Amino acid sequence: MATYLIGDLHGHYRDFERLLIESGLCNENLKWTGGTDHLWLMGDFFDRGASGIKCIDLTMRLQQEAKADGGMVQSLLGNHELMILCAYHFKERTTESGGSVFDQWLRWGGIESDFEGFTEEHAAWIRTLPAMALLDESLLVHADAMMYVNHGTTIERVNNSFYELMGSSDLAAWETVLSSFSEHMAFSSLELTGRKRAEQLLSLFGGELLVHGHTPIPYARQIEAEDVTEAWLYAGDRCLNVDGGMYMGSPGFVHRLQ
Ligand SMILES: [Mn+2]
Repeated sequence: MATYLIGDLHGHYRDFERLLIESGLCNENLKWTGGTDHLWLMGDFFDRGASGIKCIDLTMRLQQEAKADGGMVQSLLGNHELMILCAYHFKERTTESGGSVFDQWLRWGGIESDFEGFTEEHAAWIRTLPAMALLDESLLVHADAMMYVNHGTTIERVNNSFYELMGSSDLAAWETVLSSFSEHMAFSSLELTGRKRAEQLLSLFGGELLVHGHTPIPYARQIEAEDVTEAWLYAGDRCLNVDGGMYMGSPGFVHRLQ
């Protein structure tokens, strides 16, 4: 059994299809052929590219097929899942800055056709996604951010805090969390400080390697997206960024974790 990771899709469905087929996790008909292997998505199915719904629909179907084969498909909760869920729950409500929640979501990059295709089934599925997971020595989180510690001191508490939020009708609480979830590059802004922060999270939640998406590698490294074809290990080898930046033009990649 091997574990594979795919970074932030942001509506880039064609790339998702190609990566699944190239890696052998799916056949040409997009049926699960990964057997007992595990596949983790890093979150952020939506926005920027046009086909977020197709990305999430395929993931949900493959989750069932993998399960039937003794494998697993799972996803972390990304900030863009929280955003569309916020728009879905509070569409016409007014935000702190004025204007509707829906208009705010459009300004965040929301794609109207994604919203039109978004159903209660999608919402229910997103509400089950963990914010973090520990796979052997790898701590998986969506964002390269310290904000997870605001939600608790164990993985279970952090995940429960997000589950609670996603069931809450307190719009102000959603806005606070969404704002903190926009934090980026906590582990790379200054190499030494970044490494210390990563080690703080690892010592708190467990694991030797912190694996994340959220900040596209071409952005973090200031390199051409077309050249990004593999994960980036940094912060004294304590962090692994697996977001190739498909929406910036990277072909993306499937990272084999173990
Ligand atoms: Mn993100």
